[in-house]
Amino acid sequence: MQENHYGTCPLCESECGIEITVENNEIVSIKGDKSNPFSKGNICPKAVSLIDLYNDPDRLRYPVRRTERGWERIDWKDAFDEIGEKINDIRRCYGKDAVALFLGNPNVHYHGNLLYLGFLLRALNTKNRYSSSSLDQLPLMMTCHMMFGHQILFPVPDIDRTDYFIIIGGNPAISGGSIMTTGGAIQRIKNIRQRNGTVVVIDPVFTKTASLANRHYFIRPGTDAFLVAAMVNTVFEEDLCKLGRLNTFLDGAETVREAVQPFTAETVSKITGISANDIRTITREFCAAQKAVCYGRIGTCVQEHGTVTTWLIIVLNTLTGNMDRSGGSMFTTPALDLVGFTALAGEKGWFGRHRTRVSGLPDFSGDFPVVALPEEILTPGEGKIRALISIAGNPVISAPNGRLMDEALGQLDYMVAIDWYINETSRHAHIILPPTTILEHHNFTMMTNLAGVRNFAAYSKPILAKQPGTLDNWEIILELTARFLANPLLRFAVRFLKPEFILNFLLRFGPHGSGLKIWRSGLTLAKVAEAEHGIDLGPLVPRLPERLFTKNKRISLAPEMLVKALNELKTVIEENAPKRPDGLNLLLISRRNLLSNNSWFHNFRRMHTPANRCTLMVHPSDAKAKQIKSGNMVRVVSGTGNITLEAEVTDSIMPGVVCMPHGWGHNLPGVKLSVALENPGVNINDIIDNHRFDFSGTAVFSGVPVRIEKITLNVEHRT
Ligand SMILES: Nc1nc2c(c(=O)[nH]1)N[C@H]1C(S)=C(S)[C@@H](COP(=O)(O)OP(=O)(O)OC[C@H]3O[C@@H](n4cnc5c(=O)[nH]c(N)nc54)[C@H](O)[C@@H]3O)O[C@H]1N2
Ligand SMILES: Nc1nc2c(c(=O)[nH]1)N[C@H]1C(S)=C(S)[C@@H](COP(=O)(O)OP(=O)(O)OC[C@H]3O[C@@H](n4cnc5c(=O)[nH]c(N)nc54)[C@H](O)[C@@H]3O)O[C@H]1N2
Ligand code: SF4
Ligand SMILES: [Mo]
Repeated sequence: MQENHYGTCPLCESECGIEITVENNEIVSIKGDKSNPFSKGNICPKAVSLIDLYNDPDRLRYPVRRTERGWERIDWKDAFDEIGEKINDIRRCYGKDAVALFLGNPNVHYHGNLLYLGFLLRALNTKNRYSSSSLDQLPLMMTCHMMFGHQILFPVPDIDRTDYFIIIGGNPAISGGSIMTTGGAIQRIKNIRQRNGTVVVIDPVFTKTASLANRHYFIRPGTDAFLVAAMVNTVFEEDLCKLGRLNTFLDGAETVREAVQPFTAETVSKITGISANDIRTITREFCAAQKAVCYGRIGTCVQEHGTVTTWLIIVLNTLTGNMDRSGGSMFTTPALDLVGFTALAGEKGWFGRHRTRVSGLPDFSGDFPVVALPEEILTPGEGKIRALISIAGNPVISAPNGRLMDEALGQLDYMVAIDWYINETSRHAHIILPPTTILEHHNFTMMTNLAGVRNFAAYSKPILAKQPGTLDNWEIILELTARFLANPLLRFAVRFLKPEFILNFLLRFGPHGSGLKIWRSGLTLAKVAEAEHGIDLGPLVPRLPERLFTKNKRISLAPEMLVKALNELKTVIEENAPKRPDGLNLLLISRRNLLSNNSWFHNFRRMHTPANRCTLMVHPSDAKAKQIKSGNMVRVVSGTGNITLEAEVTDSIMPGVVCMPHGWGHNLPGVKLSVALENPGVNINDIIDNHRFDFSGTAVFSGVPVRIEKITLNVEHRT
């Protein structure tokens, strides 16, 4: 007999509702859940691969230990005992900072991980924590910390009600949307146009999102700070500023006015590649719209001036009165208030409390920049990292200078990976601990709380029975925590903490919760679980100034550090172009593909396409200069190294820019991803410099100076 179950796809931030049809503990189909009030049946093809993950023969079903004879199965207990012993030995001999943690992207998608990692961090008490945040959204976290007083109080575009939507450096039609949980981004963007709104995309590539927009402008990679500064300047110059009620709880507008003065539409035009006329037109239209919002995402973060750009986008929304109002940039009123609870725990964010040992890079809220991890492992001396625990991450592929990261991980005295696969990173581990897969555990809509375009909550039960002797992510994290705790009482007590207990507590005492009273009509975990399609908690509502966490409960529009960083950009205006190394005439950027998920989706045959997806997009004019045609092999050379891949000549890309996907390059010795190895692709990060980072410490993936050359097949064989 077939049964339908309902759940959430946690593969990306979109958190789409899914309908899973099961027969005899086997999944027959995965479809969009039409009754889910948030995503309304929208999904992307990746959701179906939840089955492939479960069935993948390469997926580890039990812990393994690396031995001279190869990988060998090991009992969970023996694995935890060995890890406890080795890591504690290293801590005893070399100090607690000799053990580092790397936390990868999927951690944010599971309540179990998010709720338990804090315990592990406290038990290890190491300064050396690294995460994919400094490969991604750190500029936004830093800006939110400085402007609103809390690192994860994210402004979210109210895309369902806006009349004018500017997207800079984001491609939600492919990515599903990020720091904007949409559950169906494509439909929501289409809806804007259907209600006669305007969508403008600013991107060095004519993307799928651009194809949905009214207008698209090419921008030279890494120059968005100049563009947005000029937009803000235009607002002042043309007297379009309308702060309204925001004026009563905001400081720094005058400082911003002065700081952006040198950045006129005319002065930045040559730098950005967008005409002064276009810059002024977009700004005027934005200001004239009743409700408008400018949204920047990873393209605006992982670049040289990521934090300045991110800040200026928020400034633009604020000065035009679009902050915290319907159709503008808003804040969630979440079921589970991570912002509020972390504030109570004193985790609102900080910058530069600690410094890395080798280069003295500052931490952000306890996270050191990933760009510093290799040198912290490779540089001898006191305080060197000797052991690493990597949880749901693949830094060999995802971090800049992948080859150096690979070399560094190979030098560790001891490494543990919590992962399903023996991949580019986990192959360096001494022990790999595989958790249960997504359909075998509970899922709660974590990202919706932080960045939902509506307030919404859903909690789904495991669809497939958990196999005996397997552990969920949180159980592994908890067991490791217990091994590192010195206090036996804590070691005993921590094992009784169930995620459902914590989740229920947080929901009850969240903004929609029932509190202590069982008869009140608010949320409890049981109520959320009962609503199999999730619970709609209404549209975003104005939250300021109450929601601010700054000491004076005011928005800090002009944080000193950001104004200073903007001032430093004046020299670029004077020179009329950013500096670039000799001979590297092109700028490299990355892209996402609908059927890939960062580095870990290439082992599912269903996600394969006949056409090669790991190609280098080159504009016809750049291709002509080097006699390159689509299908030719090209070498891409940067200051860090070179890689060879197939060219795809297309006028969808701006002249002077080349673009390839990240997440490829699987053919490293020892990788056990049999399907991915059939078409391994190459790793873009092998040629990206880990010495280039934004002042928040975020890696610069966009706007990497490179040159390209055509190579013949003979040469290819020799290289
Ligand atoms: N299918 C799929 N979905 C994913 C992922 C995936 O790997 N595959 N990854 C997930 C993750 S971890 C994240 S963080 C999100 C990211 O979500 P998005 O931010 O939407 O990510 P991208 O699709 O990479 O879009 C970034 C866009 O920025 C453009 N860009 C690059 N450099 C610049 C620049 O200097 N200036 C401007 N203006 N634009 C620039 C690129 O051309 C690209 O179109 O996606 C998530 N969703
Ligand atoms: N050049 C370039 N580099 C980039 C980017 C870019 O746009 N361009 N994007 C950056 C971004 S936005 C991000 S977020 C990072 C991602 O960087 P990472 O987080 O390091 O990389 P992922 O590829 O997401 O790797 C996730 C790993 O976790 C495993 N995994 C998946 N789910 C689970 C789970 O539930 N539990 C456990 N234990 N393991 C799991 C997978 O097998 C995989 O090994 O990459 C960054 N790197
Ligand atoms: S868009 Fe994201 S959440 Fe939605 S089905 Fe695709 S991968 Fe899953
Ligand atoms: Mo990301």
